[in-house]
Amino acid sequence: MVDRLDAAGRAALAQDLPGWAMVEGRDAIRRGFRFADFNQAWGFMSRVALLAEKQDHHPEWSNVWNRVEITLSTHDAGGLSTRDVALAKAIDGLLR
Ligand code: HBI
Repeated sequence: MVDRLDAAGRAALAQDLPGWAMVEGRDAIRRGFRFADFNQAWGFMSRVALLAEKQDHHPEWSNVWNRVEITLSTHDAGGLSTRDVALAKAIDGLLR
């Protein structure tokens, strides 16, 4: 069983993951991304997929043309865990 994110971890979210927001009614975080076109969006998704496999932690996501929306939560914890924070940070790292 994966532990839920503790109070300290939750307090750090705004600082550490400024682009992400809590999801209404869920213990999850969400960020939207917009790219120049589908090609760029798909390339981003391909890199996120490789991160997910490497971290054995997978996003809930959608893509409409040049936009990608990613929601992170940990099924095994029934909500946010450090695994979501780690993947979100790695995803943000792709944008730098
Ligand atoms: N991804 N978001 C998310 N949540 C999980 O609990 C999870 C996962 N990817 C793989 C995974 N769990 C496996 O480690 C377990 O199903 C064994």
